[in-house]
Amino acid sequence: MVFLPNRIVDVAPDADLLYDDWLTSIAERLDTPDCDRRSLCRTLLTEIHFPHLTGVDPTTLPHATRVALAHMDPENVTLELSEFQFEPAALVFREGVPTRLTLRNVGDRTHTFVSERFFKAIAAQKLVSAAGEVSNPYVETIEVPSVEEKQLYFLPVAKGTYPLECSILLHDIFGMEGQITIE
Ligand SMILES: [Cu+2]
Repeated sequence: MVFLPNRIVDVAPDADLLYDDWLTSIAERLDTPDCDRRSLCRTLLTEIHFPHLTGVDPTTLPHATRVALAHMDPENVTLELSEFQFEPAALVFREGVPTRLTLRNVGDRTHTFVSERFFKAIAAQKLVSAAGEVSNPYVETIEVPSVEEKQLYFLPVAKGTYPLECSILLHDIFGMEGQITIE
């Protein structure tokens, strides 16, 4: 079979101008002091994937459509662990919004992410680490070695406020405590 490489096609001039206008408008919105980046991102993704639903109140839509729109809501949170703190120490997630939480250990020692009540309040979908991926994990303690990173994909299910700690001896007393809220 003859190999035919893809030809590179230039962006049409009209499209090029539209891209510029679009990116400029996004930059302007990001620059406004009270910009809610989460909301802006949701709006932009909705405009791309469901333009006819932009600005529509989701509660007026069928359930299945609301689920599709919920996927436009990015929840992508990074928590850094180090000696001896969680940064940020207070996390807020939203019930029913699929979330990816990255746990990044920027310290010199192993740390853990432990919140028994939070783990009961979520549906854990997968836990990803350098070693691989575990689906539907039973999560009790997430241990993150120095300079490593793990990602927990989950669905927040039960609203509430839950204490967070590093369970390694004395680390909580030294400051590795936090709080997780599902609202
Ligand atoms: Cu620790």
